[in-house]
Amino acid sequence: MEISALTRSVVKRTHAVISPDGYINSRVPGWDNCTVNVIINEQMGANLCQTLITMNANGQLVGKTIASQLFFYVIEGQCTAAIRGEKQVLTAGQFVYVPIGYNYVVDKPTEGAKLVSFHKVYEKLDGFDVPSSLYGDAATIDCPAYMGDPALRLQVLLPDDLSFDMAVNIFTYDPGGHLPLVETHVMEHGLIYLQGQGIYRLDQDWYPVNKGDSIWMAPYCQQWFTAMGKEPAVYIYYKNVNRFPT
Ligand code: UGY
Ligand code: MN
Repeated sequence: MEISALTRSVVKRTHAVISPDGYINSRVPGWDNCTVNVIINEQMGANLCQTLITMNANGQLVGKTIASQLFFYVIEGQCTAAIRGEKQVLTAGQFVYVPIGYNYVVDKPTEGAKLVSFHKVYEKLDGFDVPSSLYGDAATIDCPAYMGDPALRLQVLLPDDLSFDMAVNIFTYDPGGHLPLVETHVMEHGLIYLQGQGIYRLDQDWYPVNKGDSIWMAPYCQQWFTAMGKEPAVYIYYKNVNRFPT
């Protein structure tokens, strides 16, 4: 029998592993007929927000960005996005970036469509315009080897441009592939696994993780990952960039 007093989720000062077994839904004004799980948020000490949204067929996400920019990526199913009236159908693997000060509507989902969102308070850089909205498709984005290792591939979804202060990337590891070093860096991460499994090292702790799990890594949380199993491990992750030190 399953023991309900156990969970794989862990929340610490420098990192969190959130597995779906601990989800409790949140009601977000303007996000209707959908299930919203706020997975990473400032309440845990993070400087970003990450949510997982599961939409009913009549679901819709309506709002206007104020201080925080928003990034939606379709994990499963399909929906339509309208950003300042510019409309596009989004299927799995497609995404939209919503800058600050924009109205957005995400609607007409297929039943059970799943989206991940990343939110970050935008920090404007003198001499650079606020970015415009942007639609994209991971299937059309280059997948080069990471640090010369063909077992690791990194896709960069947002432009490499100083006007952006956040990056969203997709990291693919073949089974046995691993980060070449234990990373120790000022940038923060939020991620969710899209596929596969492996072991994540976060500071001095080691966690088995798989599809559906999310991780938060605070600045300077030490990190390393190796993929296991029969299929590549894939995660989509957020990183704050281009704005430090203060
Ligand atoms: O971009 C990164 O810092 C990335 N290599 N980190 C990670 O996947 N944990
Ligand atoms: Mn990193």
